[in-house]
Amino acid sequence: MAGPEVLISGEEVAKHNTRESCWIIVHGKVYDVTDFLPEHPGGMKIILKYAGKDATEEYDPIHPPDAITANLPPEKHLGAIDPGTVTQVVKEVTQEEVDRQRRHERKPPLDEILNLHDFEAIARAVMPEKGWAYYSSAADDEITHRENHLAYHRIWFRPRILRDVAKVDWSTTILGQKSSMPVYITATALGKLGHPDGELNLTRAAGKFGVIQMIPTLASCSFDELVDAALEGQTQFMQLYVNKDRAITKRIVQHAEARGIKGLFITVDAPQLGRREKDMRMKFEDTGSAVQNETGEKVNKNEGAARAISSFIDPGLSWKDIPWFQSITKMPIILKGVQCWEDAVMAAEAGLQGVVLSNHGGRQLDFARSGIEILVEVVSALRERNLFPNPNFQIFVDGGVRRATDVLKAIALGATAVGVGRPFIYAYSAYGQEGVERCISILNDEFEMNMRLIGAPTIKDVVPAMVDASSIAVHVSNVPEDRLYHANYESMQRSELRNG
Ligand code: PPY
Repeated sequence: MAGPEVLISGEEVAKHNTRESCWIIVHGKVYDVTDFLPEHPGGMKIILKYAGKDATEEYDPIHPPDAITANLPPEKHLGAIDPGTVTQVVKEVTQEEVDRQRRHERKPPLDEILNLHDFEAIARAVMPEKGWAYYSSAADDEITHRENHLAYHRIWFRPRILRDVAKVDWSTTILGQKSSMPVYITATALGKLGHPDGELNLTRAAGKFGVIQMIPTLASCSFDELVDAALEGQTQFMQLYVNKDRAITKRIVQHAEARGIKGLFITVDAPQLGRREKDMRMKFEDTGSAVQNETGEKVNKNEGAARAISSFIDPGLSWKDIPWFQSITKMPIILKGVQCWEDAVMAAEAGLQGVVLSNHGGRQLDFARSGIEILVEVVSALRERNLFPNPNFQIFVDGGVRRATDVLKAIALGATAVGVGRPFIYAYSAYGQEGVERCISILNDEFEMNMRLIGAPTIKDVVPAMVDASSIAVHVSNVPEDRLYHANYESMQRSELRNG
């Protein structure tokens, strides 16, 4: 064991503010990152901005807490900062930031939030712009992102009547685990860009309401923090980005299993990150510090928050790796990001436990089809091969789900459950944990009413004959702009948010 920790003064740290000697402070510890600069996945520019200073605030949202200790050799851990000696980095508070905080203070109370769209409208007005850009961005022209929601508009109900719906129950079982609704909180990265407690907001609300959370590989909170925050018996799944270094992947997977994770969702639609231009533009505007400009380092304008940290993901991942995953874990394995029936059939034949039909929230391939459209062809192909229905091979859908009616359409068409991502993170970005709780309550209210209205007392009663999805693959509709809707529908608009 090392002896007592060395105390270093802020004045001393401040001297090491160059490319030749670069120290930074993170969570009260001083690190010499000079040699690490060229290796930093996010580029050296961003570190140099904090050379000789406390980088904690910038570091926190986009790194798991142990990133620095895990990547720097022990001799570069110089000691603890002498408290009170660090000159605080005085951040220039822009007028935009003042306006944003004002909007945050004046946002409407939660009981005025009536649906999941409302959270998005409020988040857009009150979130820090980097967080908004990262969460809301999608690939290229964002056509797939919009299609994800629009595709649900092409499915209509065929309700049944006189079915005794005095009591309705929308609880279900997902991969053998109880869930209070056929919805799980899907993985989304960098949770602290929206709120200081990051993904913990989701864990806590999910625990209270019996909803399953999928923990992302790239959470801002550490994996263990999120598992520790779960209640006794609370179910969590894990989303996995496969590292080029399989030893790291093996360690992550086996640790997850040991900590009680009940399903491993391997992301298969991101061999390279898509271009999310809203996110990329954020870096454009970052001119950096004087030190950086001296180094002449070229800013990589193709990197937003996401691309900057994606280099560890293995684009060589292939079907050949599947038996290896099956050999290292007993958790159910589900492929997340399947986009056609051929791959769904291959997954079933490979002995996997399911697929998520998903285009990654429209963030990867633009013009990828929506999960709900893919569901129709997948179920039909699996049925033809006697692979559906099969409790040991479950089908999930995500992308664009904003209403319980969307969920019920997916269930009718054969999905076990659907993943919801952005609405939950918008909810906590604006309102913290209570926002997530309100989001879940709204879905509960919508389930109750809509189950009654379609005549389905339980989830098992939500069957294919309850929907007409015959237009699902028709991508071009000749319906002109819906003027009636635009003229009459009152979306939530508060004058204080509108006027800043
Ligand atoms: C995404 O942004 O869509 C993600 O899936 C998260 C992510 C973040 C950073 C690198 C790779 C993936």
